[in-house]
Amino acid sequence: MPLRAVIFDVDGTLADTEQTGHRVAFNGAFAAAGLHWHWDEATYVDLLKVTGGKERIRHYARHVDPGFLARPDAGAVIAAVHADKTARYVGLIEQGRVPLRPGVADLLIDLRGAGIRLAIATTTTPANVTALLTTTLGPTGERWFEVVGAGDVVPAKKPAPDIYEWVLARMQLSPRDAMAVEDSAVGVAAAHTAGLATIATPCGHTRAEDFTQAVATVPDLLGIGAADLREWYAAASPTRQTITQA
Ligand code: XBP
Ligand code: MG
Repeated sequence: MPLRAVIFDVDGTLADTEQTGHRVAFNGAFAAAGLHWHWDEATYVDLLKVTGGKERIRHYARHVDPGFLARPDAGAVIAAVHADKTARYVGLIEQGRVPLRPGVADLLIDLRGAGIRLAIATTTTPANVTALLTTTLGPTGERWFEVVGAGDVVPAKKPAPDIYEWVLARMQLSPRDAMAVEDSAVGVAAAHTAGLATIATPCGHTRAEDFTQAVATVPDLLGIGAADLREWYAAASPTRQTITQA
């Protein structure tokens, strides 16, 4: 069966966005809202286990500032702070502060040339994806991807498989037709549970994670092309058939 599509995660996979993009934007929004919260790099690595910005803020408040969550307006404040965080993040990305990771642009170009369909499956907010793709790939960058599954389109975020299932349904593909590319164990778990063979390309803060569910793990995507993905896909086929039949 030929490889028909590749579904990419965004944060950590296409670009190392978390520490210099998302974290900076969260801290800026906290300060602007008069919240005395500040996420340093180590704290933020720990918080990344909670996917989704609003969910991450709520988790943090529950542990360090439970009184905040008792406020009747806590939900509204989290929504407003997160909207401000998104605006700040988009601004940082549009300034070109976060480049694509090595090899990403060439791999996307090679896959397009090989007629392999592209999609996105991410936890992050859709505006963040648009900003990253148009800033790094050019004004048509987002259109390289046939389907962009992002943010709250599914209620259960990674490691739940829902965002991958949502994307596959829109592409009218079975998981056996496609592969995923992810940077974190949480992301690999989401794709694997959806039945996808997954390539792991760990980023700065995920290098020590367990990637045994991935069919291949590479330090970055430099020099990786459609031929490599087809090879890994072919090698993974029997495994995936076992998974989907189980
Ligand atoms: C990355 C995330 C996101 C971002 C924040 O997910 O966990 O939550 O850190 O994004 P992925 P929002 O690797 O799947 O892209 O603040 O927009 O939720
Ligand atoms: Mg990621």
